[in-house]
Amino acid sequence: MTGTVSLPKWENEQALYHTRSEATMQRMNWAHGVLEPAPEIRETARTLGQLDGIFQNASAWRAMDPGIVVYRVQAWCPLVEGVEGGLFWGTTLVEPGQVDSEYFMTHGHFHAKRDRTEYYATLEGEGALILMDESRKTWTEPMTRGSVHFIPPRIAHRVANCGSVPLRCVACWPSDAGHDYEAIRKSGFGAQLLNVNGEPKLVPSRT
Ligand code: PAN
Ligand code: ZN
Repeated sequence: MTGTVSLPKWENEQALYHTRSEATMQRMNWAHGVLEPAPEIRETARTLGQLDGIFQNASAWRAMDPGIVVYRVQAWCPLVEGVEGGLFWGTTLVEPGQVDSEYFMTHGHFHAKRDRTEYYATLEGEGALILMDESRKTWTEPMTRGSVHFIPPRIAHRVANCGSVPLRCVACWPSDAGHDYEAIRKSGFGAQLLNVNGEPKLVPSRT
């Protein structure tokens, strides 16, 4: 017989999925974005010490306790990372704080597959989504409770907390997006978000 191609059934793709049947459902507290612990939920914490070269004022960064947690991520990855066609879901909590006048923020990345996009939505706190294109043009979108953000293809992204309480946001991204941190470690963003007289201001990075 020719001309028929049957797609594999979900059950036949099990090798691509984590095996527990509950892996297709989780529970999240929508006030805080906290996901209930489960084997498929990966939890990571990034400390100041792990964010070498990310903040502009290196001597102010060195003078601070490297054990301070800057942000935490809970990621629900029900598929094996790299599989095409799936989605991941995660919550990021950025603590309030500054390194000199620069707000605490996430490392930031381009997606390894540059055309992969993402949604972010703010649950609590005040901050900014910092975006940068491949020509290093950098801009921000304000993040407040209820803001929803679409991150277009080929745009690096990071989140800064400009307030006095934790900034909590959820994100949804393709399972084959991947993360390119190297590009940011090497050249950073084109601008830094600084507290200038109590207001967030995007200031071009020193080169
Ligand atoms: C988010 C980020 C999360 C942490 O889930 O991974 O906010 O930021 P860094 O990955 O830059 O440390 C996301 O954008 N996923 O693609
Ligand atoms: Zn991303």
